[in-house]
Amino acid sequence: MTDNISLGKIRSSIPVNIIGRDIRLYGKISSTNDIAMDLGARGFEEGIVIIADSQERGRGRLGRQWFSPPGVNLYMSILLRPSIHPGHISILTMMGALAVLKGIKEVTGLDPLIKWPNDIIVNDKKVAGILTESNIEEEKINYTVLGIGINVNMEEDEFPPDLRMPATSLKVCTGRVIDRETLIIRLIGAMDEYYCLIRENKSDFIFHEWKSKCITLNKRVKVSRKDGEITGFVEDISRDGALILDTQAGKRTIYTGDVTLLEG
Ligand code: BT5
Repeated sequence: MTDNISLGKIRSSIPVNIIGRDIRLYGKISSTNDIAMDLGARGFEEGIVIIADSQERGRGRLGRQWFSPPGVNLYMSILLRPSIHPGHISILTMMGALAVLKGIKEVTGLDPLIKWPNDIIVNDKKVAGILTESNIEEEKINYTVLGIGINVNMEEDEFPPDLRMPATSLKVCTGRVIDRETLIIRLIGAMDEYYCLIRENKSDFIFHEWKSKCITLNKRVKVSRKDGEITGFVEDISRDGALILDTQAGKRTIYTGDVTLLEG
């Protein structure tokens, strides 16, 4: 099952505030994040949204691949120029996750949750991922690109077998085809609302809302990192997005890694 995305309805249905004041739609491209990062480097204003029907080199964190077939999913990147300190940059990933939760809920009725740091989960499976990339100079963020991939109408048997964790799509979860244009409209609307909160210095709200949706908090976890694995209990998540882990060797603050939830 494939459908087409066109911009007419999207443009006329979104609030013309910051996010979405320019929307560019592509067929097959390398990566929406590449295009948005390039626009950032060339000085374009924030709020531009890049959408592609498919990506040849869609990517996740640490250069991993994001499976991006045509006609079924959503691949979107947003260029931002936030006036926040680079130390607070993780609030943008948090805002992206909350907007994805809200957009999905409005369109499907599903209530997704967040797995630290950037996985969006329904029924214990990954339905969406977020990749934030930034250009930072000394104490200033020049620009940030918030990349979002949502599995919308993929069938269960269309996922590659070797994914990091089980994956699902909105169609698999609801049993019905989801209109990608409506999802884009709701997602841009939610993103705009949350971004305005950041601009109004109301990031606290986003942080607490994000924590309330995060399934990694107060759980025993294994964190896999380049330098090995760490097991512990997630006591808290810091304002700058780190896991505060209680381990046998004492408290650890973890900024990157892949989390597996453990029993008990
Ligand atoms: C992410 O990375 O989850 C971030 C994904 C961001 C993708 C969007 S699409 C629009 C924009 N343009 C881009 O080029 N990227 C962004 P990470 O946590 O590193 O997860 C990547 C891992 O998820 C891969 O190594 C696979 O195991 C798995 N994976 C790949 N494609 C998937 C998919 N479609 N659904 C679920 N899991 C997937």
